[in-house]
Amino acid sequence: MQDYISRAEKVMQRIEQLAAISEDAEGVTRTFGTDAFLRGRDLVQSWMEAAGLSTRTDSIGNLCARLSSRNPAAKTFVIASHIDTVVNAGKFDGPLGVLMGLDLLEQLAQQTTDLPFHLELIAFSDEEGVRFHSTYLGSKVVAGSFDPSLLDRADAQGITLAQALAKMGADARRLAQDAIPAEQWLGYFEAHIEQGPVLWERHIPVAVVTAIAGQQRVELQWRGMAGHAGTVPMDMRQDALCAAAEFVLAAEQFGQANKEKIVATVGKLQVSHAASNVIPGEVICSLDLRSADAARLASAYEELRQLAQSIASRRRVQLGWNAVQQTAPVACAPALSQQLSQAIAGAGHEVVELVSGAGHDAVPISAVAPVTMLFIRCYKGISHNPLENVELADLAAAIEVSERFLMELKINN
Ligand code: HGY
Ligand code: MN
Ligand code: MN
Repeated sequence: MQDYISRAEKVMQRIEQLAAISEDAEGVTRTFGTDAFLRGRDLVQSWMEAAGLSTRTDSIGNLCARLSSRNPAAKTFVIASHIDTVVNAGKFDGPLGVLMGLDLLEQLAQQTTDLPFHLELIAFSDEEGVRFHSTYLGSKVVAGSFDPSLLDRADAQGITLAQALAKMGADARRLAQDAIPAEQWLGYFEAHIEQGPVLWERHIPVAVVTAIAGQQRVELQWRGMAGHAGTVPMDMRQDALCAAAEFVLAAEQFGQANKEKIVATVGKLQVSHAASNVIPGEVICSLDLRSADAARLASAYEELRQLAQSIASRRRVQLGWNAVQQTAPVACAPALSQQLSQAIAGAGHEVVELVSGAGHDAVPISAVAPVTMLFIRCYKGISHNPLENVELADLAAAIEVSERFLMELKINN
């Protein structure tokens, strides 16, 4: 087997090549279904085919490569992550798991021994949910939990998901058929950067993920009364931006006061018809609420909704509270995670267990299959930021651990 550093160098080169494909002149942005997304997917598909893997794209734009067992009745083990990104993203969030997986399948494709299971590598098409404000579109199709009503959801340009799929040449009538039937699943493995500071602080290359936090994402509309900045007295205003701004700080204070269990973020704030001499009449903002504790997530959601309503009432502003996305916390499969921990220890690393505050495609998959995730240390835990980075030695460690894990899986099945 080639040494892990040289394999890591090849994965790094591919991560860099993929990162050079972007919707924007500056930074990495490849949101679902855009031309840049399709060019990036084509590049990954060319690497898969060069490795001798059979490939296909499914009805939601996922890219799949397969190593089949000679036993047609064998179950399917999936290695995956996503190739869509947030706006002005880092290079590693998603592509690292896909391109590391491609390295693992390339090695296996060169071996003559048969696999006791079918091995599917999937590059999911929309984990971040940036374009249509609904995450996990790709993995939900594979898990069989895609909600067809989302086909009518429109992006900022008014293009529906159905229209975007048609433009990509994807056949939305096949969405239900493209699920892997629950009884066929053997399991799921995803390698992903930690996107947090623990491994960086502790100088440890990898960790096993025990659970993935639940999320509530909300869009809030604040409707006051637009007015002349020079003529409306301060005590007669219904200023939508001041109401939203008060909520932004209140959400932060709420998160600070409950930081053991939750995180609360307002990442988007849009002032409609903004002008310096107009009292804002309408503002839209987001709320992203997370917790690994389902009960605490639900109570925090209700507390923040009441807080927003009290701010709106006091300021004589109308509040629209639109729940955009809700995912419960999920636990990774203890048996698979135990095998992954053994692979980490076998490669000579301390075994660290972490809960993921970030969502991952493993979330919808966990409803139909046992899932396990490997975290890889990233620079200061920074992610969703062009400063996102991974050291070559850590990537090499992750490849070795993943290969050990897969070899164990072959022996045990
Ligand atoms: O937002 C998240 O948790 C992930 O990056 N989709
Ligand atoms: Mn990700
Ligand atoms: Mn992300």
